[in-house]
Amino acid sequence: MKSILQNKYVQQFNDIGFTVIPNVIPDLELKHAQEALRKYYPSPDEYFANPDKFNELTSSQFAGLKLFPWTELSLNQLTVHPNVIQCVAGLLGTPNLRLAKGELWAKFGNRIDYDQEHHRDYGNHALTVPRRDGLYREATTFIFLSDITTTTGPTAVVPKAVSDSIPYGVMRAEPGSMRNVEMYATGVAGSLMVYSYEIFHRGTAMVDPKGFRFALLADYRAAEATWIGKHSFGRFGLDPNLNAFLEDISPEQRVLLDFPAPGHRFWNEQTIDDCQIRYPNMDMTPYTKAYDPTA
Ligand SMILES: O=C(O)CCC(=O)C(=O)O
Repeated sequence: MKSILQNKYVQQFNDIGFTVIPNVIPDLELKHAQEALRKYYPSPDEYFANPDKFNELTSSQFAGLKLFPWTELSLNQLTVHPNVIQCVAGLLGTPNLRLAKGELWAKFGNRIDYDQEHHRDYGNHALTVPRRDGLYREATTFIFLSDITTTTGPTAVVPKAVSDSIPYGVMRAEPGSMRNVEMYATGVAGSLMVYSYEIFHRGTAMVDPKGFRFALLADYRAAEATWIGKHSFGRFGLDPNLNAFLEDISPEQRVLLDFPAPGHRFWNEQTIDDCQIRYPNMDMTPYTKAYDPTA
């Protein structure tokens, strides 16, 4: 696979703390995901024709959030998209990743103030703190499903050089103290924005009264950092949408959701047969082939 993670993005991520990589989601998959958004949100035209009809979407800053798994396969697939995983693995410096969160987030202009103060994300992702040597990291990603500009509520990030001296145990910055140095994470639809969980950032106001922002947020942690995560996916195990998604994706992609890889000691004749009963459309051949009863 051609690398879409050019050195300049790795450098930005390491030096500044975030990067926006364009063209990560190919056009057709982006189009399908944008169409699938209509199952959850009105189109901007529909919304602005009658905002009162959609009051619940702006009843709070967070009212436009919808948690993974979704009813639409094309949205679920973005959380394990090979281009996204390639970028995050390269940025975090480990090929062994796990999905730690999936959220859709729609924001619309003229109703609610989306402005936030600078914070580090780990507060509601882990009970511990980030390590300065970069081990056991987590990255938040935003897959842009619409263009995100300075007037449509981009995430604002404080460069590492300014904030890294603040002890990692501090989760919230003095309000307003770093607004003069923040940078806006803007980009076109299909881009991937990534920041690491020790980075100070904030949501910003939707300045354009007719503005909108659609994004799919997925967090990834280093596999061994089992203490990080906003979801436990077993909780959604009875959701037919999650089952259809698991059946559709590859064994390597399932590992991102903590489904053991082919060859893992978990697999034997019994677990393979019973998983086939649970997931009738899952191709169990890779698990059978990798199973060695004599091992
Ligand atoms: O929506 C954004 O751009 C950032 C939001 C955020 O940082 C948060 O809600 O913790």
